[in-house]
Formats: sequence, structure tokens, C-alpha cells
Amino acid sequence: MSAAESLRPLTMALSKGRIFEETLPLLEAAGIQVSENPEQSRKLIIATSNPGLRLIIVRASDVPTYVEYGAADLGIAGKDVLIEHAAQHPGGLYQPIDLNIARCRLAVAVRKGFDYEAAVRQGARLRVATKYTQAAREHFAAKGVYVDLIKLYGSMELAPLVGLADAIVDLVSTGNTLKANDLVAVEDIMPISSRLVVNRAALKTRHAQLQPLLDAFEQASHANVATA
Ligand code: PRT
Ligand code: MG
Repeated sequence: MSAAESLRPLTMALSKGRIFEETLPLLEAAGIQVSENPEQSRKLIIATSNPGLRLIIVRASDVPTYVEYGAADLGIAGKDVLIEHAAQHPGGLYQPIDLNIARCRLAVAVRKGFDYEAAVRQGARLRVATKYTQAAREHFAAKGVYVDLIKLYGSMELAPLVGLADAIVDLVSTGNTLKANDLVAVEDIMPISSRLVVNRAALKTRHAQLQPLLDAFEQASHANVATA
């Protein structure tokens, strides 16, 4: 490693919103304060109290891309995002730690009154709208249910209400969004939480800088399990 390389701060990719907010306490547990709030400052590169670490703010689904290409050395992304990314880039990222933050579940939901069990039993082809096509494909294949997957980028809850789909596969946290749209969860697919991901080359070339941070995150994530 060159001297310049070892002086460059580590870059960590995060998304605004719940992941940023739930990462702050983990950084604080590692003795790191963040210089500003991206919601207010609109800055995309944020310094921290540790000169060896800076943050970049990207879309949640772009975090794996920044880390895989080495534009960020590490990042934090939901398991939902990582499954979809891995379908295109298998094995591209090292995922050492489940941080147990931004927790929710991936579930199948339908309109209230739609008989999901009967539709599945009858072997009718279900139309399923989702942003999570890889996770949905694997889930229904394992059940032996034929589905037509319709890719959406947001507001999945609308699809069954306007006849675009029979069911959706979406993340559910409180369940309030489903309820507000007269939908019900009929099947849980998997629990979701956010994970630390690390660039594979950085893991070797910047090991001395990364390891203390990984250790601190590991410790703090145990505290999260304890309070979950
Ligand atoms: O918002 P944007 O399009 O930029 O991207 P994003 O939605 O992927 O980002 P963000 O910040 O909303 O979510 C980041 C990560 O948080 C996701 O990848 C998940 O791993 C995790 N997470 C945890 C959630 C939720 N809980 C969650 N409830 N992500 C999204 N939701 C949405 C869900 O899709 C649904 O529309 O919230 C709605 C349901 O919430 P409840 O509480 O009404 O059930
Ligand atoms: Mg969102």
C-alpha cells in the first residue's frame, strides 16, 4: 500500500433516513461523531470526528454498488437490497456483521378478502408486484407456486387496489401502510435487518484501518441484539 493510500480516510456509504439515524448510535459507540445531518445540510460527503473516516450519502439501493466498485470502502445496507444486488453480482461483497438495525420483514400481502390460500392451492398463476423480484422469485419457486412478477420501484401497496397484481411482496414494519390501504399480510418471507458490507480489496489493503471499526460495530451490534 502506498503512503498516500494509507492516509486517505476510509469512506463509508450510507442512505439518509432510517439507516443513517440508526447508524449514528453505532458510530457514537465507536467514539465517532458526525459533523452534520444530511437531511438538513443536503451535503453528500460528510466528515466525522475521526479524520480516518468520512461518510457518503447515497440511495439505499446504490450502497452495494459504491462498495463493490471501491468508491466506498464499506457501507450499510438492508438484507433486502443485498439480496437483489447479489443476484446481479454474486459474491461481490464481504458481509461480516448483521447490525440488527432498520429491522422489518419481507412479506406477501393481498387485498382484504382475497383468498390467497385458495389461489395458491388452485395453482392459478398469481400476479405479484414487487421491487424485490429476486427474493420473491426464490420464495415462490421454493413453494412451487407459479407467479408472474411485475417489477415496481415504489408504492407497491397500490398494485392490488387497481388490478395490477393479485399480491405484493413488500417490507412491513408497523403494518400501518398495509392497513391504511386495506391490505393484509398473508405470508412472511424473511426477517430483514441491515448489514455492514466491505469492499473485498479494501479488506486486504486497508485492513489496519478497517479492523478497529469492524470490531466497534461488532460490539455495538451485540448491544442491539440485547435490546431487541
Ligand atoms: O426511499 P428510497 O426509495 O430512497 O429507498 P428505500 O425505500 O430502499 O430506502 P429507505 O431508507 O426507506 O429504507 C432503507 C432500508 O430500511 C430498507 O432497504 C430496509 O432494509 C429497511 N427498512 C426497515 C424499511 C422499512 N423498515 C420499511 N418499513 N424499508 C422500507 N419500509 C417501507 C416499506 O417498503 C413500506 O412501504 O415502509 C412501508 C411499510 O412500513 P409500515 O411501518 O407501515 O409497515
Ligand atoms: Mg423508502
